[in-house]
Amino acid sequence: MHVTLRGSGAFYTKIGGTVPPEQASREGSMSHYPDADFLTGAFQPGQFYADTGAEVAFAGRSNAGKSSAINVIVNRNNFARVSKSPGRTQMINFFVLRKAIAGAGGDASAGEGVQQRIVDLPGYGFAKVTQSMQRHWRELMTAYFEQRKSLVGLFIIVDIRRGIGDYDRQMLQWAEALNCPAHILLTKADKLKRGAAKAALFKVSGELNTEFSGVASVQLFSALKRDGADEARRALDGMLQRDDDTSA
Ligand SMILES: Nc1nc2c(ncn2[C@@H]2O[C@H](COP(=O)(O)OP(=O)(O)OP(=O)(O)O)[C@@H](O)[C@H]2O)c(=O)[nH]1
Ligand SMILES: [Mg+2]
Repeated sequence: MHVTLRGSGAFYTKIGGTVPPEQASREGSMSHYPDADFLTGAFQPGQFYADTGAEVAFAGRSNAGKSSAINVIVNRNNFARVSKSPGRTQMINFFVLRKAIAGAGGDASAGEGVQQRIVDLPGYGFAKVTQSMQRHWRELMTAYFEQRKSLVGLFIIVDIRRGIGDYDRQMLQWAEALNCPAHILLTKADKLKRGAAKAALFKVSGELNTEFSGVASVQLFSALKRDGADEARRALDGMLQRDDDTSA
């Protein structure tokens, strides 16, 4: 898969360890994102939500647990639908997390104060979709990554029992090429014993360090147990509230 990249001189701060204390103290709160709401679903690029503000996209293999992870992070059941039949979510769904503060401007480079969104991307790797559906997926994703100026970070949802696959690597390559930080949720961690989950985390972490040093971070997550939600929110907020003026 090939993608032409938009020119971007923007610098993206690395995530992790950058969350201010006042923000950290808000975590765990029931109303971390009280304004969160569905905005729109796009089946084609012309239907994308207005490209201003800042957004983090959630990508992952079909059935990996993207929608479940979003529900837990936003702390609302049925916020992003959880699918019974894998591969059904073939649209790009846009959600507002925080509304713009009046007077803050609409540009992602303004950091805090602009509208902040999350985006549920259509799942990949589901064997049973038709050729035309696969083509549609490729075209929609390529258009999204090529065009989206407000994209400030990528969450990649990976089933801990599978580890990172070819499509996940494609996502990481996109993130790297766009100079956009990526954060991996190794989800369904409840399916493994503690030791095995830690071993999986260690393995993926090693792979990231070797192949994608500097762009990507990883954590354990369980939507079922709601484990890792605070860490995920910290990573998400770190991406959304990044400060472009930081030059180191
Ligand atoms: N045990 C366990 N099951 C999970 C977890 N997260 C998701 N699931 C289950 O995995 C299935 C798929 O979850 P979804 O959140 O719909 O996955 P998705 O990635 O959004 O799927 P598509 O949108 O179809 O690509 C559902 O049956 C969920 O209940 C988890 O952390 N633990
Ligand atoms: Mg889904």
